[in-house]
Amino acid sequence: MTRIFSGVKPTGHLTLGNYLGAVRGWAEVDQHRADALFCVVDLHALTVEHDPARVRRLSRQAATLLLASGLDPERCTVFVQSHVDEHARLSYLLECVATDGEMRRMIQYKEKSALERARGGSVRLSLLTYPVLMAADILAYGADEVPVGEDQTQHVELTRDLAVRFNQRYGHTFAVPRATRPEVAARVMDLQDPTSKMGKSHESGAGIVYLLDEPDVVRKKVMRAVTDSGSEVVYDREARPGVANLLEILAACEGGNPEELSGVYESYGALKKDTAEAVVEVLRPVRERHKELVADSVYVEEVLRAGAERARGMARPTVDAAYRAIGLLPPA
Ligand code: AQP
Repeated sequence: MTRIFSGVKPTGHLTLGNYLGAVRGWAEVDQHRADALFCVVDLHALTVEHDPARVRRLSRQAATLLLASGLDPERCTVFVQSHVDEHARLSYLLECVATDGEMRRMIQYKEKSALERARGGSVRLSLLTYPVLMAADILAYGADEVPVGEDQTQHVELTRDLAVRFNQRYGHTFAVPRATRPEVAARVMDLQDPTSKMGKSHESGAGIVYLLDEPDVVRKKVMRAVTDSGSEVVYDREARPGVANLLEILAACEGGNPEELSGVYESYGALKKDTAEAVVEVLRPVRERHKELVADSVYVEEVLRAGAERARGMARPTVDAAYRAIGLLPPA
């Protein structure tokens, strides 16, 4: 059976981008067709300046939102990365296979380290090595597929390279995974700056729809989305990124294709109105289920405990095999 692994990073409140680009597909498709593991990758949230209490809060919220989005613990494994030591164990071995040049070429590293420096901060070493930990997350489970948004494709490519290199040097140990992504909304853009990705850790939330935004807040954000000075609704990602983004969001929410949808609208106002309503409707059940789950924290805790136990059992044999293969003496 196909094995799938993917995760979300608790660096902020989950966004419409996380949902349309990744989480919805995990819930609607992936958990039904494969042996799937979905993880709150909390160790990754420590790669930039963080407040410990906030990371803890966001980790719990992210786990609750994954369940609220429809992940069913009867069908898939939902857990928190730091509850399974195998991720960190394997990460070190992969650091011994990866090169610093490879790490420095990662687009996300370039963007996030530049941001940290612009804020006057220093860049944590873990930000540089983060893609290796992500490779460990995936390879520990022998995942065949990694459903992610477009921004993570480069990291999955690196994971493939590391798996192949390790296998060639030390004998076959890891399955070589591939990234999969949704047909539309693989890169949802910020509503206020449609040339940048909608990112949960951006400081200004005006262009970001959060999964837990109230309907009126969603409407306001979408109605205020930056478009351009034209008036004709055409789908052109380069020339009209704001309008293209709205068309993609609408298509992802309602089904259909952005190009065809562009022919239906004669004004930006009508497009925005329908997009806002479509987003409100898509998020409604998630918000409602989240409210119920917050009231049942014991259930969420039990799901995470059982998920970690199962994940540990799956990861340990592969990570132990990697330890042996690379030349470490097994404990007596
Ligand atoms: N804007 C987006 N459009 C489509 N997919 C997206 N994803 C993230 N942003 C978009 C996908 O959501 C999954 C979980 O993302 P993550 O938690 O690993 O964080 P990220 O990829 O680094 O992006 P974020 O949410 O913007 O976080 P920050 O701001 O902290 O970097 C992934 O599959 C991702 O591709």
